Amino acid sequence: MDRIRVIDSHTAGEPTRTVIAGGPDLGTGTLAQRRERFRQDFDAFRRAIVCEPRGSDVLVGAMLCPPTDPRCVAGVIFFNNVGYLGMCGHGTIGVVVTLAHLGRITAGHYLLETPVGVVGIDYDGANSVRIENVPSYRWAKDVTVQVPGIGPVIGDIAWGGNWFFLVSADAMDLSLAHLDALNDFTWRIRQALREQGITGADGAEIDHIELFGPPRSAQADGRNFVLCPGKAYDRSPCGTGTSAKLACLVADGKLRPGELWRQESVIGSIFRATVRLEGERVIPLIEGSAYVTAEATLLLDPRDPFQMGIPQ
Ligand code: PYC
Repeated sequence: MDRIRVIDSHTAGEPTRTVIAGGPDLGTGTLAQRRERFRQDFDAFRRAIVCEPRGSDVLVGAMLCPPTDPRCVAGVIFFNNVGYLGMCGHGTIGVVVTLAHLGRITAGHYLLETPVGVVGIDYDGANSVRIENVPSYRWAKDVTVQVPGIGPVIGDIAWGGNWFFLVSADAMDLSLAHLDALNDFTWRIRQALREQGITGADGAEIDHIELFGPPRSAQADGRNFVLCPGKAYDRSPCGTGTSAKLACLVADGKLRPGELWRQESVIGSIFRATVRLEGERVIPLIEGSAYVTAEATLLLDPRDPFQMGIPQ
């Protein structure tokens, strides 16, 4: 029987399961190389941790690894029900609160290594974390995709640690009451982008679709709905999605460095964000809170036909 120790948390409603012991040995090399080894040799482990029957489509996994950069407190590889992420904003906030829960960090400034770069962290010692994300940018503005059954949809392509297609949806109600319609609309966009070969830089697949519109709360500046790669919607305002949005706002001259942007999610949770400029580069700063929800030991029983999860 294999035993895997995990800590579960949620950030603004979106869950993260951090593997703290019992994970596969991913060897040495950069985090990007180790993520590739994870994908090639240990993909069943990913399914065992986040897919049913132990997990669910919405769960994001975080595998702690030794960092290559000695300045970093840890390395982390994020994964979900269908594969692997570059960065994960809500997941990073969850990992930080988890590291504190384990007594590995206290309030202060830290660095965390991910497959797409080093991110900065400011932790308040309780539940609040501010991330300094990887540089984010808009790759293309006003791109038209022909969506079967819907027609032309125009959006921006932006990088925030993952690739996003951002669509203005002022006429849609971004609320839980309309989840079926929001899921259907964004999933059709995702498929159409793939079929029409519309990608991010270097042909990268755009695997997150973000609708944005006016806020509900007086405490927010915008609301979003984000469809994640495995068809689950993000309960949080999505850290990498907020970063992509910030990059677009800066590119359009609608947000200045240091100005506050409060991003509301489809469930009403909020990240507070701003940007810093490093020359031409937009560095998003995203602040949110996470709470530990469980300490658990997962059991992988060799007699169980679904010990490694239900394949998707
Ligand atoms: O917060 O960056 C994020 C994220 C990506 C996918 C789910 N959450």
